[in-house]
Amino acid sequence: MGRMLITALLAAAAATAAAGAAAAEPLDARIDCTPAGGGPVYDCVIALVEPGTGAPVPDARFTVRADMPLMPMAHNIRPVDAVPAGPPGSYRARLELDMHGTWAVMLRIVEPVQAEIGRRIDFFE
Ligand SMILES: [Cu+2]
Repeated sequence: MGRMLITALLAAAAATAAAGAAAAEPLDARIDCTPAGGGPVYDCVIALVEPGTGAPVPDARFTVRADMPLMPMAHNIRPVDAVPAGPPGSYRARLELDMHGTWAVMLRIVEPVQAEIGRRIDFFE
């Protein structure tokens, strides 16, 4: 039992390492969204950090887009540019969704590395 768990964890680590090598998620992101007031519109603060050290990643350029995993093709939310929010490695973006629910928020990063980071976020009031 214990050995199986360890094997599973090692497999996960190997998969993560492989994904990292392919530049799938070389950065880590924490996304905090709060209602902007008036409909399903949210102001999101995005903290970009290096996965190993947790060091903030300043001077990044990326767009933020959102889609509903359970409703593919149903929504067409315009991607928005993230802008620096003040502290290094902190950015903000306003998401103008068209309904509440669970959304997949995707960061398409072009600087300092090319990467896509996805987070599943529940947007309810
Ligand atoms: Cu939907």
